[in-house]
Amino acid sequence: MSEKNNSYDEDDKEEDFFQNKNTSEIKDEIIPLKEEEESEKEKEKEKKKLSSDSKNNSENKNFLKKKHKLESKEKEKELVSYKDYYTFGYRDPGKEGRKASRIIFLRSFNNWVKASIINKYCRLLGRGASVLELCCGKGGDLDKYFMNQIKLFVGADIARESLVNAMERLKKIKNEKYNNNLKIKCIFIKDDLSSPQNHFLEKINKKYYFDLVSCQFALHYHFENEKRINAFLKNASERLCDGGYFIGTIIEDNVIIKRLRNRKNMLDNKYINEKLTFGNEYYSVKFYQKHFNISDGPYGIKYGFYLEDSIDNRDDEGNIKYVEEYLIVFKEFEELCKKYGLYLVEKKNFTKFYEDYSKIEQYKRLSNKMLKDLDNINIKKQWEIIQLYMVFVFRKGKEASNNNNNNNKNTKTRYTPYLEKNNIVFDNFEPEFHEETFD
Ligand code: GTG
Repeated sequence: MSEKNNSYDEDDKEEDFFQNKNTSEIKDEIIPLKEEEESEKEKEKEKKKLSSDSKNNSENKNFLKKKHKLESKEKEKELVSYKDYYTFGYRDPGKEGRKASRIIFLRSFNNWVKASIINKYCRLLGRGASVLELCCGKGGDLDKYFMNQIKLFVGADIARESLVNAMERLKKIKNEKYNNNLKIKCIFIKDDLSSPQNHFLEKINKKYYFDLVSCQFALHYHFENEKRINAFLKNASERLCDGGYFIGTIIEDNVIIKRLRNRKNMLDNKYINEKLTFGNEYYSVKFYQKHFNISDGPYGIKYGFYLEDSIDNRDDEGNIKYVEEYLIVFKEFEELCKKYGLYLVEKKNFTKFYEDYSKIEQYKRLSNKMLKDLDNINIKKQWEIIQLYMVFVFRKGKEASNNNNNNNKNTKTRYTPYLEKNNIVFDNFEPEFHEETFD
């Protein structure tokens, strides 16, 4: 771990690019990228001339907007949607293939972050929590929930292939680890979780409410537009019990923008030499707009992501075909969450997370276990990727705060366990093992 610690750059402790700006200020701001200015100066002059010559400025602005859109559409052709990627592009290498991955340190570290955060909040909720995982993918976190004695797991994802994978893993875990005696109800649902037309929650039994809603490395997909993120947040919050938690891991906006701005200094140009692109031999991020016009709404700021062995998509010639994601402007996201009764209780970049959580004995032990015997090659480069991510935790309810006292009177139908003659009783819930298929 020592090399990793050394590589933690104080400077990277995230200058907040949206700092000290209230929502309205953010809305009016255009975040310009400093690079490429030289080569673009001439074009800008032309544009300015065009608009000042014009009798009707707004018409020209619209024209330019359309022109930019068309130009960036052209560049975006190399992008693949996440749905297509997870349906056609992704192949699970299995446990052995995973061990051989060149980014196994990053994968293990990020899994430690998830295991720790899941453990922390499941413990606060007490045994017998019910969990809804939005964008559960191939079920990589199933056992992290099971180890915390949950009683209900509902996993949903847009990609059928991923859910098939998750169900296979569930069978394996059940068989290999729990001797086929896992008393957790597991349900998988295929749905587009941010579709404003779909009624995802109607697919879940009306009596189920959740103590924990989780979305790991996937929220960015739903930031395409305002309608979508609202539909997603409705799904995340409506059946979340008061006092329950909404947890997730995402790319941190400040870090990715900072890298984009400073990319010339860090560009590993042996691997990447295109405009608006940065990364190293394992990952690559490519933006398609030079200006983010926040006044159009902080949504739809698209970039392409590539990560070896994970978000790893290439064409027949071996060229990277990026998978599309959308920037999460966290301040906006936090504001939006409040409308759904979700209040921020924790927010940490993975580096800070490590700093804080590795001081806690049980998470230190867990990290020793999860990160042991790993190939130390190029940890620094993997750490560069780890630093892109952050953890967030929201709590539902007006009184949500860092005070983790969970005795909330407004709690809906919760599977709250209580003790009766030394037996743990789960209110309203008969534990059983059950799998449901999906179409
Ligand atoms: P990953 O899901 O590819 O790999 P693992 O965590 O190793 O999962 N990242 C991921 N996503 C989806 C995104 C994204 O959408 N956008 C961006 N920007 N980054 C993303 O994720 C790897 C890394 O990619 C993440 O950490 C992010 O940095 C980034 P998996 O292979 O499923 O392994 C998870 C757990 O399942 C491990 O504990 C394994 O031991 C276990 N496991 C793996 N295979 C099997 C199996 O066949 N059976 C059983 N029972 N367990 C298995």
